[in-house]
Amino acid sequence: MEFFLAPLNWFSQNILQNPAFFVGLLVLVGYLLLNKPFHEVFAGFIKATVGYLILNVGAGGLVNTFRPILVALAKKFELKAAVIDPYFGLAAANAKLEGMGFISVATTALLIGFGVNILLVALRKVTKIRTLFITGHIMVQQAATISVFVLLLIPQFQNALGAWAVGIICGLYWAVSSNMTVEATQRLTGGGGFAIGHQQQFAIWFVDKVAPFFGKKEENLDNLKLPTFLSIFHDTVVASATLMLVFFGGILAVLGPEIMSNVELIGPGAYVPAKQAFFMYILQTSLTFSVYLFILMQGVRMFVSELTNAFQGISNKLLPGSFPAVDVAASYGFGSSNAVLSGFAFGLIGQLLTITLLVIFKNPILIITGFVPVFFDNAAIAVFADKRGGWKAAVALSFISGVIQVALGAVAVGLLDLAGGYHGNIDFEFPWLAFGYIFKYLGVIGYAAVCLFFLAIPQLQFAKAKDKEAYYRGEAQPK
Ligand code: ASC
Repeated sequence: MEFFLAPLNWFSQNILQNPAFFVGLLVLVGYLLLNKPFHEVFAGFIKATVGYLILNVGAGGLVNTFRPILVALAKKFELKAAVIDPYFGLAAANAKLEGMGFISVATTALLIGFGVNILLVALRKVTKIRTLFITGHIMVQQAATISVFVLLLIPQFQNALGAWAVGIICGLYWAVSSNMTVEATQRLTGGGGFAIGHQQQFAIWFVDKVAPFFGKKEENLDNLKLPTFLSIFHDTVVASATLMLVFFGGILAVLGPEIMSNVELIGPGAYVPAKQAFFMYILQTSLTFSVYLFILMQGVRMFVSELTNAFQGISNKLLPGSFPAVDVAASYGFGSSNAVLSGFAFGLIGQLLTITLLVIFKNPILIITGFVPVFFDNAAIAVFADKRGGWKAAVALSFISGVIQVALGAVAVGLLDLAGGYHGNIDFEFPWLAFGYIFKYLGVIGYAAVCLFFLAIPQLQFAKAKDKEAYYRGEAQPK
């Protein structure tokens, strides 16, 4: 057994959980299968791995710039609260699992889940699943949160069966939810050849269906007739820097120099009064957001183009007809240039409004906005909504998403009894919170019902598809 497990563990720790190398490896294998000359295989591996490492720099920078502001907010207003953000959620879930004595379940489940996803794609004639979820850092976060859902709410799985129970349902979620995004993503990207494997697949499916009821797709964010001076915001850097300056500039000004210069509290990035005027510190911190945003987009562009080319090798030879399900940021470049920022802005307004209501109604659990869900989820929702229903859909749906993230996030923190954080991404409000209640009240039967529900979804998608061949090719269905 050890003989078998050691290489698997090595693979999980060094490759699967370090997605830069995982994506690099996929590109390498894909190009080899396409019989590309060696120098091209090598170049592809480098570009994909470096692209992903650049994405990490961008995402890490965003999170690190934002986190001290949250910490300072919590301190200044003495808020006892949960931050809805997958990194805070990961820490809270791991603390919970450690307390329950199940800390290693999530990593085992990660491998089992990935295996389940491969199996479901391999059997795609039966399962109707076309997508392989390959976003490793997301899978780590989700395996931890789903471990808490399953083990805490279904005590019968608090034993050796636990890792299997978690792994199987993770694999089903990864395969089925990403499969639900194929048509919407293909439509958005004009046949880009990938699907979304992130934290808002159910939301993307839903948005793609309802957006046309909100408005016309011709009236999209790019075609909005705005006063001429607003055209400067067509530039992502200008738009994001201005937005960040307004939001975070305001927050930083309220927090004040005293708290922001408390190195113990703020850590790296704290304000140093001897070196800089506070106003300039605010300016620099706010503009730094758009620096990381820019870096992030650049990295994504690099690895996505390699990956989608190379994945043809894998889908032709190893897993025929499969699509890679990748980070949602890969979709941003295909939408209206203003969609990402308006999604973020209206999602944030929805979140802040709901947080205010939590305070007014003295809800025992206060939620603090985390950057990842409010930015990445709502940006994605706006991008997909704008494509199908124009700016009205983009604005309304990202606003609604912000409200749901906070309101249901607070319910989830209560249900799972978490300290300090919750995953917060929209799929973990819906459908996962509903699954949580099904687990809680129906136990193992509820678990089985959710698994069957997952298996049924692609069957329904396939049954509804008029052109079955187009379904397998991931093309939009004829009207
Ligand atoms: C997440 C998460 C990140 C970001 C990144 C977006 O959910 O954990 O680091 O979104 O994947 O590109």
